[in-house]
Amino acid sequence: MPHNRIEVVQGDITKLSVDAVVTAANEALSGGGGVDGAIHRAAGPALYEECRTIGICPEGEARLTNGYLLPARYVIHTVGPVWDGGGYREAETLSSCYRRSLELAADTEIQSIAFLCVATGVYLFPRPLACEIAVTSTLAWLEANKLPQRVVFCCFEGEDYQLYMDYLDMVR
Ligand code: AR6
Repeated sequence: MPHNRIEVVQGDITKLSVDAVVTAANEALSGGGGVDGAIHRAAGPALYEECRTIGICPEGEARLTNGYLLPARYVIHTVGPVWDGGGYREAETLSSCYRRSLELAADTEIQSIAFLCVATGVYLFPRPLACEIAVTSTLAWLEANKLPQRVVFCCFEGEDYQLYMDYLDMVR
């Protein structure tokens, strides 16, 4: 059952011991504020050096690097949409972030992956809709694919934790 492969936790994604953590990056993969800044600080400068060799990651896409000093072996960098009212395919782009990250994880034979709530900070994507897209996109992937075996939704805010728990209960 795909639902059984999903777990929701509240906390700091930089502390999680999973094969890969997903970060909410910008197109230049240049670090910055928010959770991306926290991941870069925890991973150390080698992460930024590797990002420089990748170049641009377009919106809705994902790129893989090593995790360096993080407990996670890999970082998957995905670039969410900036919310601009919903008429600019923001939902499709966010769904693509989850799908492409999961695809990259499966191609790398990653067993466990942790997502944060992509685009819901500086990029202002509404949290309830972001949660719905994250869960439905992930469930659709898990229905059709064996890997990753385990998906963690790591919510920093209590509000997100509750949204994920409630939405998963509803679709179970
Ligand atoms: N662990 C898990 N989630 C966290 C953590 C943490 N340690 N810290 C914050 N969050 P944001 P975005 C949550 O703004 O909206 C960066 O500068 C937070 O509660 O980091 O996709 C990039 O370089 C929020 O729900 O990402 C981009 O320029 C979520 O992480 C831009 O921000 C995402 O917030 C991306 O903006």
